[in-house]
Amino acid sequence: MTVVLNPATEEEIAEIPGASVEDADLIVQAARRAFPAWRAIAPADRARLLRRLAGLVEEHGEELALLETRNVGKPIQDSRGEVAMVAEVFYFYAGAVDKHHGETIPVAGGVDLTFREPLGVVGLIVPWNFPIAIASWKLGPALACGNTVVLKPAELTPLTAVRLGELALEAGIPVGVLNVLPGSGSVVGQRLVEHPDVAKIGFTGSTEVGRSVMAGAAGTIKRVTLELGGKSANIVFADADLEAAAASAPVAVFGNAGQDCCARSRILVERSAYDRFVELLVEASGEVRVGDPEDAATQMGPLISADHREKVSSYADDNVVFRGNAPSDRGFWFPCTLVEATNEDRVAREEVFGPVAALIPFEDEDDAVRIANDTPYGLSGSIWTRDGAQALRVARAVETGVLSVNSNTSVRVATPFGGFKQSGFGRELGMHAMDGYSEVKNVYIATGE
Ligand code: TXE
Repeated sequence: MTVVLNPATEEEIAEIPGASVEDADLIVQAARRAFPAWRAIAPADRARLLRRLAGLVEEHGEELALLETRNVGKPIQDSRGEVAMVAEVFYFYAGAVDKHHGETIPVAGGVDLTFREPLGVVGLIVPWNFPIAIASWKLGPALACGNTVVLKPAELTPLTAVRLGELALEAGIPVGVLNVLPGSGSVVGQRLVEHPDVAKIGFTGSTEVGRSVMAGAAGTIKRVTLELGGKSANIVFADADLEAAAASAPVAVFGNAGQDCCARSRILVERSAYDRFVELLVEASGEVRVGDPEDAATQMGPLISADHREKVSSYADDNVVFRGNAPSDRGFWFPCTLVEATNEDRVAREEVFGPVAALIPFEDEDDAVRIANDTPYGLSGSIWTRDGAQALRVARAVETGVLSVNSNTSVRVATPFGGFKQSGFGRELGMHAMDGYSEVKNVYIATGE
């Protein structure tokens, strides 16, 4: 039995039996049995079932949001936004079912066609920071392409995944198509990675486990999509709207208590504007409302666990220029923290995954790009400037999968999301994700011409 805690109160909110390797095997078998009928279902019917699931997520939006908030400790307004996005994701992929198809290619002597075929059973392994949202990013395209799935939620946050599985059945998605397998990563997660009947693993989590997923998948030449850690740069040029950049920067790194692979945890500021920007940023950081996640006014909740707080606190000792307030009674709280650093410091090199930002000055455009790229990661980032040509030059030069200009947002349902370098590979969301859950089959028909 795994005890599930509310990180804001440390209270036990559920007990979930951890699945065994035998359970994992049974579930893969069930998914395998369900595959032929699910791949054969008429596209319009598959789309209708996904739309029904989207509708049920909307109907149960408040319940799912509260469950997510209690399990993850994230502010209720964030959970509401994420659950609304889950519905949008299922609507999007319902619409994608009959819009992702093959082509005819001119060749000599006949006709050449391509088909998009589902892969079979896919294993989806998701983390604890955005449990239901990240699950939907993988479930949507996987199901739309005609695969059956085994979803393994993180040990600490299984609750919304289990509820989503129930809603899928209520929507009429056939038994065996969407399976939820709560359990330990090193036991059932590993089993999915190695299972000969699992065709692909869609994984989001740490770079370290991503590496082991890739190695484990090699035995069966499994397809993998990896969405891993990040150490993204928020680059602020001196000509930018400094007030807007400083007002936005705290949410970009303290949102979800910093437990966000897209966190802009390195704030790079052009030296001539550095002092002014830091002054504005400290002021804006002091306004972040930290407290009860169930209060609609709260902007930042606790960290996920005591162990994680221990890890995060090891990055926030030196050169602190700002430390905010946080409750000190029960719960895994940690304050918003700004530290001055160089790009060589540990706080600037490793993914903290907590509300700790490294402030780093730069000299000019080349220096900004050099520092931004001096990291093994490449997931997201931002550029703040009023010079459009500079924005485009820097956007092209930064080695990262997702960038925004004069904004700190990363994720939109219709646009591709994923990393460069050790932040992983493969793309989620948008039509790009459909490529990752299908195989191209090429058929040539000789016509005797
Ligand atoms: O992630 P894990 P953890 C980073 C972040 C965080 C660190 C550790 O820096 O501090 O990772 O978090 C499953 N085979 N990110 O330990 O272990 C596990 O059960 C198969 C970044 O929680 O990578 C869970 O479902 N699966 C990240 C999932 O992998 C295994 C989000 C992720 O857990 C497994 C989360 C194995 N051997 C953490 N071992 C992001 N990109 O957003 C574990 N799992």
